[in-house]
Amino acid sequence: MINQKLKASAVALVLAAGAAATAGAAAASTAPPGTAGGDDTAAAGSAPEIVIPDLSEYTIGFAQVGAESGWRTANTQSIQAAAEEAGVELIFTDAQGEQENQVESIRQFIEQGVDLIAFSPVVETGWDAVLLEARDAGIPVVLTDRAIDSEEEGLYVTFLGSDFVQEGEWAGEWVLEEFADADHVNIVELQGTTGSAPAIDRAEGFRNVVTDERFEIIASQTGDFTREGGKEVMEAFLQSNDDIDLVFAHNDDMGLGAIQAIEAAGFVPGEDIKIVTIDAVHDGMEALANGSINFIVECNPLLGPQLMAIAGSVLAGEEVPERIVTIERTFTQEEAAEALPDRQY
Ligand code: GYE
Repeated sequence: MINQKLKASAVALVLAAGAAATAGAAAASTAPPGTAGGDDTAAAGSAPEIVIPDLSEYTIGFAQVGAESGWRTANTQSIQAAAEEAGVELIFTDAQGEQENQVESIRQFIEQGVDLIAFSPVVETGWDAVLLEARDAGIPVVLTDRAIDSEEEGLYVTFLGSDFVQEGEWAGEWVLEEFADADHVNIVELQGTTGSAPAIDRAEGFRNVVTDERFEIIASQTGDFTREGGKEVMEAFLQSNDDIDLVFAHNDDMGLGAIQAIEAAGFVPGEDIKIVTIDAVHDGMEALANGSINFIVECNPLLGPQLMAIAGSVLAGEEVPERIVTIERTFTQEEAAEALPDRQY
């Protein structure tokens, strides 16, 4: 379906990546957890095959969320490495988890007259004013990783990132299989940053699937996507509930914090209390391979090359798809042990 004449251009590369990723996600969505995205196994954990264009005449401002998790660290490294390869001048800022810092950065990018702004919104809402300022200044905006929620049209050119609802659904499907014979399952949920797209969507996806009344979410609280947050919230959960069967953590880091709390309380994580998480970063995969975590849904942080390819297309005045979904899969304990040696993050 891709226009043959455009094949060598950056836009074709982006479209191809987008189409492949979308097709991958669509195909995988029908596959059961554990085999989800089975055909994409080779691609999992590695950056998609993208040719990074020469952007040496441009400046890009990138406003990052912070450094809250292993996922974020890998994402930052991917973006910085791809920018270097593209030869682009990258103005990188770290908002330390605060929306106001991100808004401030974006305003500075506009003042500095950058050619393109990319950012991963800390939370979904509250972006209209600053993005309208960018639009008025004629600076294209690309969302990476997280989406925004706005009534306003045309605030950004494209959104590159995962399907978080799908991730929550895959976690839920594994829970249904794992507890197929159980009479009653007490679940505690460690939510991501309140108001962020991944926290909202993963919670929704999980609930789309785990509908049977045998399953009860007895407690749900944010651990802010950090290991420390996951540990503290899990300690509190363990103090007020004596019969927890399962932890659903919105990311690996909170799951790793929960493991510490579970062990300190005298239980065996992965056995006495099962754990399902999202991300599949290195430390999470190790805990999965050694049995402390039971199942992980992947969320690929290696968005740098695709972001540079998209920037190339946008700056060349070419059309890009409004939504580009990244290819992902799921991991069982055995699959984690197999995948770990080749894992890039
Ligand atoms: O899952 C979490 C990080 O937005 C997909 O943010 C990202 C999430 C990721 O802190 O670990």
